[in-house]
Amino acid sequence: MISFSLTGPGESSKLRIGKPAECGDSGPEDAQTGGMQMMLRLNHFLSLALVLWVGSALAQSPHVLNTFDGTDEGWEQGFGTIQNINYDENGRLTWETDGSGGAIRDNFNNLNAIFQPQAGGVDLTGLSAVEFVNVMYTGDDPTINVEFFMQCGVGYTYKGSSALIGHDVQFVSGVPQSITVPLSVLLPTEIAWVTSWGINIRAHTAQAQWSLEEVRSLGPSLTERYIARFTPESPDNGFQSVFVNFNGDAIQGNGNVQSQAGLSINPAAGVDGALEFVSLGGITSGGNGIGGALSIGNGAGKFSEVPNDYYSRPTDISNYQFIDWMCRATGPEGESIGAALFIQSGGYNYQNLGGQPVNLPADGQWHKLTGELTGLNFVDNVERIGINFYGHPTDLTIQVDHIRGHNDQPTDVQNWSLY
Ligand SMILES: [Ca+2]
Ligand SMILES: [Ca+2]
Repeated sequence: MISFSLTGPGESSKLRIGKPAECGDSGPEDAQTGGMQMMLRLNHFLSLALVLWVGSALAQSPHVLNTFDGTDEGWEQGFGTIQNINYDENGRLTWETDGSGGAIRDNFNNLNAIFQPQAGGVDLTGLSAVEFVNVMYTGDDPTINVEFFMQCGVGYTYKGSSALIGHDVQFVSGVPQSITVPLSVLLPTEIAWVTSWGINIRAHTAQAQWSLEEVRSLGPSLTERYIARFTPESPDNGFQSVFVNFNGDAIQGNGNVQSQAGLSINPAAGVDGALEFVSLGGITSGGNGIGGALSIGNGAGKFSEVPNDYYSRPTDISNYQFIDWMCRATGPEGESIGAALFIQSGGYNYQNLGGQPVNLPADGQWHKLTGELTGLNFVDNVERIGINFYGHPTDLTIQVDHIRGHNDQPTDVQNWSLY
């Protein structure tokens, strides 16, 4: 399943969306060879336009991942020998190979990257491909073979393009090619955590000078995503990285420590299991009633095991207008609990979602608590999605079946009747 499309030079439009942020870490690497489909787009000066692959220009959230405009964005030698990594005045990453071959790649931390900088990897769920724009070399070798690759997940699993298609991509000296590597052959868990992407240059004979103009993800993107379902099979023992973020005094068994203490997964609750905790009534702080605040990161947080947050990464929710928390409260008749939905984004900036005030009656029924993302900042670089419950008089058992991003306009009927 290899497709080639030949187009003229300079046809690629720029998609630039980026926000400042911080967060991230680095770790070990791995170099297992896996497989991957690949399509090639060859930018030849004389070619016919034969477009078998069309990136969606109207998709909500494909991003430029690297521009190399004034920085090498921390790209580094992965293995083998890569020399003189730099950037040029035309906004291209530049490097050399001495003939022995080697791999150059993002350094796992999105250093100074235009999209989710310092993120320690990106979640490309819902997108279709990663494109390496205008890769080129000049040198005495008439051709040099290249493999494109990604590294994924906690093990930094190496997924090279050549194993699947049966051969490398052949470059001709002085001829740029833009290479599109589809994400569809990665596992969903790998797409959700692409830690690095790079170029593996096979051995050749003479010194060669290389350049790369840009790396980007291609759409279309999702219009709906279940950010968490809290099933027993969900990552992080079902918790999906949710933790008590603040005001933990109001959550039974938490002890006011940022942790998962006091939270449990109830396999019998909700559609497929639900998060559960007891919100203590009558808790105050500084004279004001408080409830607990929960937050979730992205990707098998293992919060209790890895409190430095290494295993989570930002989420791009810029393609959703709304976030739902599907909740149920059980308690005395007439009781209810209010809440504010929030995100922390672009470097943990705390922002409440807009929309109607959220109130959860303690009637034992499921209710969809919806907040609106419109107008918030850094929604393509979200570290935390959260809910901050308010104080209330008596203890309530609260369950959360799921957290969902979507674009459906909220209806008047918020009750979620599945039983
Ligand atoms: Ca560039
Ligand atoms: Ca659920």
